[in-house]
Amino acid sequence: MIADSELILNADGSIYHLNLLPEDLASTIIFVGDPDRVAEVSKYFDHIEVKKGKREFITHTGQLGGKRISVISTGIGTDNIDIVFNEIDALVNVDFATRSLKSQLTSLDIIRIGTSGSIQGDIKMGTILASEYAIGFDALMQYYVKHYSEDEQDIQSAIMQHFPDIRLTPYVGSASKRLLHKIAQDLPKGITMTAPGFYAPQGRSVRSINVFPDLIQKANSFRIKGRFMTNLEMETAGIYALANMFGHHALSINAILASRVNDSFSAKPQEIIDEAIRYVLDRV
Ligand code: R1P
Repeated sequence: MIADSELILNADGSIYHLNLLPEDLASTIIFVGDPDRVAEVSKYFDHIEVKKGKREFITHTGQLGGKRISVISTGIGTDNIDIVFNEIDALVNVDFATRSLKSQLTSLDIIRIGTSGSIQGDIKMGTILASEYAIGFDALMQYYVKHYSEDEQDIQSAIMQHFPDIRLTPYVGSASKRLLHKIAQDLPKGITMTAPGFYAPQGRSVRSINVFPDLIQKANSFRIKGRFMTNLEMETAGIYALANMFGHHALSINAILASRVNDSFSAKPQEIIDEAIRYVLDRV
């Protein structure tokens, strides 16, 4: 039995932060960072049946072409991914009445539609890019036990050699091969760098003095078995690592709004995000 303080339920039986009941959640879930982006996705649904939320965690569940889909905003960062992932997993895999794990576990399909910056000169703004792997430079996975595949171990060792001064152990997560094939077959793919912040942790210096002023150049030059780091954002590694650990399937689709190599930012970010949304909804 899972204690009241481990799995916190609200008075109406909904889960603590997401404010959802088990029946509110579909088994195909789209994650977006920005709460306002939830409606930008659900406006394409044929019918919306659930609109709930608390704090930055807004959920719309509805039907699209006969398929039930939930879209949830996670807010920014892998600290929020920790909350969203544990709560969606509990919604499908814990029996709230007995507070125990169900004997039949459910695997969810989770697709992130997020914004991102390119760290390669030939990946232009406006590109829609799929993360094949993601590397977390944040601390989330220092708290979980995750089994690493051989590929992931190789990437992790290569990263630690490439960034000898980094003061934590970067972790690695992988996209679901099935979702890559189903949704991202025609998209450019790469390794995504997941940062624990937006400014110095992504090599930006507005007024700060950065410990790693050459972070983008370093990331740009990383190579492993013909793969390279393509883009930078703040959630994908956490999503992949927790999906791999819990047995869910995840894919991160990045709308490239900025080029960190060419020092530019898109004049029409909303159009790029909308294209990524329509791209995913057409294939989900
Ligand atoms: C930073 O502005 C935010 O934008 C990116 C980053 O991962 C971070 O969450 O993604 P979203 O647009 O999905 O939030």
